[in-house]
Amino acid sequence: MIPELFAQKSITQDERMQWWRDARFGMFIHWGLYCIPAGEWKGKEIPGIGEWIMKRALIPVAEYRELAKQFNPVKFNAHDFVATAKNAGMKYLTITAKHHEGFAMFKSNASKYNIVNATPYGKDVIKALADECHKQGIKLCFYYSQSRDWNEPNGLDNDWDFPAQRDFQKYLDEKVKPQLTELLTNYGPIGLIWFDTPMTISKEQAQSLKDLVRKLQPECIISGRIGGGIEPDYASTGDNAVPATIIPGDWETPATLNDTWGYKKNDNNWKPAEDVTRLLFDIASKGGNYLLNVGPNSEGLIPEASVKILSKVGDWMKINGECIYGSKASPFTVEFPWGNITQKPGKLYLGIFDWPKNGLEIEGLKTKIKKIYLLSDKTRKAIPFKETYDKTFDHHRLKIDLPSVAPDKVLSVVAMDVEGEPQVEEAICQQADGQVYLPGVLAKSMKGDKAVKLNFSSRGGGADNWTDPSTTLTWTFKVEKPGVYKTDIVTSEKGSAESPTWQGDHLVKVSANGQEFQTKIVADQKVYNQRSHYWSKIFSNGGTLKFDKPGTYTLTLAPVQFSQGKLGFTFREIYLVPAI
Ligand code: JFZ
Repeated sequence: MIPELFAQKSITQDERMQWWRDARFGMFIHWGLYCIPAGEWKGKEIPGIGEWIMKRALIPVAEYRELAKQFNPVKFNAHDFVATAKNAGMKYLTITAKHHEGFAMFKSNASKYNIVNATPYGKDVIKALADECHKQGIKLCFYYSQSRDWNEPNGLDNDWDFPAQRDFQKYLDEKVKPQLTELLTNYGPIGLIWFDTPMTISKEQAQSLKDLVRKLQPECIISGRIGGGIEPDYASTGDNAVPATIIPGDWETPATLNDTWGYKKNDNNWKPAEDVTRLLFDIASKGGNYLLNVGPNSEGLIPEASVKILSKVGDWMKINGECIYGSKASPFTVEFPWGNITQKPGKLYLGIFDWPKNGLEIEGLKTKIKKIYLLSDKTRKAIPFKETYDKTFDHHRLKIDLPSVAPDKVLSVVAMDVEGEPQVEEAICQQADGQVYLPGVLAKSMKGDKAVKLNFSSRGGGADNWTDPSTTLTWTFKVEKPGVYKTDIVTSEKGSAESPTWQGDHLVKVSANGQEFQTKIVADQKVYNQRSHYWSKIFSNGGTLKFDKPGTYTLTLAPVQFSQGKLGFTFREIYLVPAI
């Protein structure tokens, strides 16, 4: 057991989270017996994520367990795994110690169904990884499926083998707690425990797991999916889900490189390294961590395609890592069409996806800029810029004279030395191209005269569960260039990554500056969202609005009637686009 003295060491939440906040980028590893069937069972391709094959194909426990006798990943090399993560710029590694299938990838006295006792391989891969992680300075973390266990009559969710009657507490006491104790005792300091799919775990049960982790390793972080309503140390978004905006507090997006977590031989739908790099920056600019998955195969190798993508991301990180590690969310709440912003004390970093040909204008930044340069430029040559303030309009504008060619086609970083904490204007500003961007997250949402909160935190960044048509959104914004504007009402797809869905046909009313129109939400244009990959943006063209003189205006979006369906109105933003 752990000596009392160690167990009682007290630590503040900020201290506990510090390494994780600095890290920003980690490797997820889904590795278990499911890598042997690799998405195929008895010659048939099984749809869905690879590590769910046991449930998707309703494989009886007795048959599935036979896989252990074949598991012999002789090409596994702990050094290479950790080096792949490190070379990509990742600072931590979270490996499935036990996934829903119930098989332990470590030596366990609590269950002989583990890699040391039940396979010809016979070696503890977790131990090898622990040693390498400690050697190479990468934090080792464990994923542990605390509720679902398809191998155990008392674990949750195997209803094809086991009777409905279960003693879940017995499973927690006899498998989960002893295994967590092993994981937190035998492998040195553990960065975090990633619990998952809590299902019906009770508050007391979840609390007892949290207490156990705290007792054994007070510094160990507890992830978002512990369940039972128990406060985790940070939140997890839905899988692959990138929010549309800054989320306060600590959070992480767990994401795949193709469409599965556990290895599937026929899944070659790899995300381009470009998208992954941009997602990394975008997630950091919203204040989150990116936990990016690889699924090693039955020989013990990380797929070549994954290694290649990660090494490209690593090339970018070697030049630009400064804008990611230890960074905080953008001082602006919203995404920009050209990219996004991260910050550190005295610095702002503009991550530019789409390099402008004629320089970049930032609207509404009040901070004094001392110097601007490209992060990729070792000489840090100063880039010319001009900050102006329009008194009558109370508006700050920064014009940066960027070179005409992007230093990096994927994502160029412009660094700015700034004076003091960055401050931005409260009012929404018209962008240099004349567009006014009204994101849901910046709206005041009201139900009658009561303020209500809509969430824009999951999947494609559209409103979650907006099914109450009596909620209205209002924005206040400045128009500098009078004229007629077209409106685009943007919603987002939602649902699972495998089959995103969308719901239209809502009737809404838009009013501004004494004008109003009603419009039906239809899919006029579907636009790939590189920030959320699976869930596209859907543009619905609304009516036109006239703003006849420069000034401050308000616009209200009021649902008239929602169509039938469970997604509701997945509203994301409105664009006002100058009509020429
Ligand atoms: C879970 C697992 O079932 C899956 O196998 C994988 O390990 C993944 C990382 O986590 O799946 C989930 C859990 C939660 C959500 C989506 C998939 N969610 O909250 O959107």
